[in-house]
Amino acid sequence: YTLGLATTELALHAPSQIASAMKTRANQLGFNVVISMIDNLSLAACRTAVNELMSQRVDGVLINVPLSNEDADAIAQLCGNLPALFLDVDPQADVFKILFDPHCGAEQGVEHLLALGHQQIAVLTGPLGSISARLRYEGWLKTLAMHNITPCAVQHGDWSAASGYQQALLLLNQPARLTAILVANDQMALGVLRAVHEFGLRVPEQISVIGYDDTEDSAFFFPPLTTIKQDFRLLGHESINRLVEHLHTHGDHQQSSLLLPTSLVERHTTA
Ligand code: IPT
Repeated sequence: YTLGLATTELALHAPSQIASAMKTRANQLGFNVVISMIDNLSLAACRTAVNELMSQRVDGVLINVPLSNEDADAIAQLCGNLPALFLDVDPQADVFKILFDPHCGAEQGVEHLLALGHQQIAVLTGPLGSISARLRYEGWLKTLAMHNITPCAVQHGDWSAASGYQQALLLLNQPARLTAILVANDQMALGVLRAVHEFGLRVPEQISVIGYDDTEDSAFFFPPLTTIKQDFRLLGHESINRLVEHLHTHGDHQQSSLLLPTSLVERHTTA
């Protein structure tokens, strides 16, 4: 068998680590994985990638592209009888999917900061064109609101370290005093750490920073990053297992879909 992976930008750490974990598991089971990467987030680009995989006669597809419910339906239709597993959709989407629970992750980050006594919290979201970025942002706002807190500043990045750096400078330069920054992924947190350092503030004594992902390198940022772990190895393992199972049984997608938990990894950027 050959499986196809349609993926968003592999220059980003999370999608590349997910692709790597999938490939490892597929190879253990004796499957091939062919990859088609999209470089702009649009339904048209995702269609092109899936068509490209189908023309290579894959037996099933994995789709790690952020898609709205409508767009996920459109892609599922395009796939027809070909089993298609989605990795970046709303937990409510009516397709075959494996996701980390975005509400769980957002809540863990906020609760951690609140438990440390933070009240002046700024947020740095991912690109709002991404469903996961939106759901993490909503989860933060909702959890903060339950404690009668609104973020003291909000900026939006594009998942890259460069955007984390630029947007953190904007956060630090605005008048509201802040003691912590919730960041939507570890790569942006890397840029945030540099910005805070250049600004002359100490992490975590003066500003706490928490990321999201726990990519392979996050323990080696300086200081080592506190973050919300999404276990990408587990995701790769489970997604290949479940897609392969689907190839054999053509089972009910509701039953084989899975919502994975996230977990808080406490290192040295929060206090
Ligand atoms: C998500 C990552 O958390 C984020 O850092 C970024 O790399 C993004 O992917 C790219 O689309 S993980 C995804 C499975 C929701």
